[in-house]
Amino acid sequence: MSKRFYITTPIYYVNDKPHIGHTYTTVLADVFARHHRMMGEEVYFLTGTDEHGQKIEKTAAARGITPQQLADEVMPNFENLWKRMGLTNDHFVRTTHAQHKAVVQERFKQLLDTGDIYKATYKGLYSVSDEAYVTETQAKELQTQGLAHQLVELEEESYFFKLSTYEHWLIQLYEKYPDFALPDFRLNEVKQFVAPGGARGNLQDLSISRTSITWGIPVPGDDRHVVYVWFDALLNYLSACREGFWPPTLQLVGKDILRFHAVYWPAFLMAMFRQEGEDLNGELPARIRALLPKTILAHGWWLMGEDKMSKSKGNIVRPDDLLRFGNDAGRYFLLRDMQIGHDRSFSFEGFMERLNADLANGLGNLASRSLSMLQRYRGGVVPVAVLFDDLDREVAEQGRKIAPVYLALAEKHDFSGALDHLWAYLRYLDGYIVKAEPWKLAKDDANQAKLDTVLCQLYRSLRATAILVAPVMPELAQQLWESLGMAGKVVEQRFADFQYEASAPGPVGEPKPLFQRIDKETVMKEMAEPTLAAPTAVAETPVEYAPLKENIDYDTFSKTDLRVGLVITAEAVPKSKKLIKMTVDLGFETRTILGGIKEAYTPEELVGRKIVVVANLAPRTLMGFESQGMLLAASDSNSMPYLIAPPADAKPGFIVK
Ligand code: ME8
Repeated sequence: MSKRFYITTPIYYVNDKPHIGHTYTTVLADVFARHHRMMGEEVYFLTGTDEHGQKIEKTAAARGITPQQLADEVMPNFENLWKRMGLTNDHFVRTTHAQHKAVVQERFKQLLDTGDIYKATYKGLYSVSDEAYVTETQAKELQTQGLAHQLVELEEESYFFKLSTYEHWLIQLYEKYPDFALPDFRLNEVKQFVAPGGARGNLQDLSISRTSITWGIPVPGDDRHVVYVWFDALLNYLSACREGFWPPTLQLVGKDILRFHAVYWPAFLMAMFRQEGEDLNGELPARIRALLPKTILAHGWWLMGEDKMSKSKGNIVRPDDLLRFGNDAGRYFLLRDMQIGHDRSFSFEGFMERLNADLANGLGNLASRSLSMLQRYRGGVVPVAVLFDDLDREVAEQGRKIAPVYLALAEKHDFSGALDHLWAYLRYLDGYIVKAEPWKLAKDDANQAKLDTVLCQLYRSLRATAILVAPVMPELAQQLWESLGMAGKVVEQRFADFQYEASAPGPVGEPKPLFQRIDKETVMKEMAEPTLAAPTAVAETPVEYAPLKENIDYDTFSKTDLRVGLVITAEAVPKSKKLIKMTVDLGFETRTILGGIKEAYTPEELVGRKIVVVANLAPRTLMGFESQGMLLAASDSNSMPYLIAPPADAKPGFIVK
């Protein structure tokens, strides 16, 4: 039986739409899942939504809908986004699913029976934002941070989990198995929380029921209480686990929720899995360790400037901003730019610069140069290398090492480091081309074998790159794979079978650009003015309604091909009162289009705007220029034309219907 790999993301609250933070964690999980599939492992990848609790109840109440309606409305934003991005999660769990609720109730009952959960009265402070009771020390911390307003005095009956009795086992878990929570500096924070300065006796029992809200799973046998949202949420990993995959191999979390995952979660599991006779003050049994998650990996935050992105601050980068240059580009950027564990500031400019430097230039350039040389000098047939000089031997040596080094870094969860290493290698290959000067070798009959060597090594390196980056950029890797003349799906390759020096099966294809260079200025302008403003001069006259034209049937209408276009250049047509001549990008091609809008718009304001174009109108000549389409604008007989503006996210070439 092959090795099993069970990977999870946090389940996201349904009181907000997905943003770059959620996207990051889920994309990272997808990359791990794909990577481990290519390692030949059987993978189970779980994500989902956290639908109970006070936050959801409050948001729903504010909108005048039920929490279930809110959950049903928001959940698809997550599920559909992951589908649209081609993520390969095997399941999507919702905490409002009956199956999940049953497991939570069953486990709650089990712990009541074993005495790990007991009922008592809590009197003290409560943090509304964290939905948690607060110790005196924590209250002081909040006060010094100016967050005292989040605290309320509370006296209520509650069910408690005996967290304190698991302190000894937890500390052993951290000491003996330091890969339980990574990176190490985050594990240290966890240790500090459980036993500050090594002092024991800090952990207090945890309240795990609420009477203040009703939106949750009822406590079995006492439905005045609902189960605390974190007990409910954490159990998703158990309730939605696929048979045979327990325990989780890798659980990804943001640093904000590490404590829940590295303290409460293993303690709940210890309570569920422990057997009679196992001493809570003795050694942590190996049997128990084997039933706990192998690794909880905490990543840092994407920040805007110095701030965490949050809805209340209104500084959120939404997934579509990230996906506007394609799924793969967004994935590459997220993986490459964030070093796991650390925070990272997001800038849109930095994002575009990274893509231009690494995908359009770096890999894109190397691939197109290499493939064109293979075409030009060898008719696409990959020659075999015979190593000639020290440089060739060094390149071959680096080539043999690239996969093992990349895979070892990925094994340490360091995709940023792995990609950095691979791109340094691609730059090194650029240097090899410059030194070897294949264009000069080609001119001399005596140097043909040396040219073979250079071309073959470039080919092998690109093939290695296609395989290694396939989990990060599946589409781009497949395109590269095919242009190298390789058959089948690159994602079906197994890392273990990969040989740098394996022979080349078929002729290589024509070079196609892997990634279109982004015109930063145009995009920035587009972002700054996402929707089209009204014409500069508009007459304030009453609307004059033109009579309706006669009915047409749908078939007649559907003959019109309307497309989203992006204005790339615009200039006034000399001697014309009305006409502006534009170059318009339709995605699949660019067109020259003339529009009678000069009285309403200046050429400058048109550049970077998106418009709607009638794309299958027969061309016609106006003032000596051929117009290859017509733009759409709204007006009455008195007003200036208002250009019809597609939403900012619509891409050139999209059909308007
Ligand atoms: O905490 N940068 O859900 P949540 C990076 N339901 N990642 C970020 C981020 C940012 N700025 N903001 C959010 C919950 N995240 C609970 C989890 S699990 C049993 C229950 C990511 O919707 C990060 O993974 O607030 C973080 O852990 C998660 O979103 C929190 O999502």
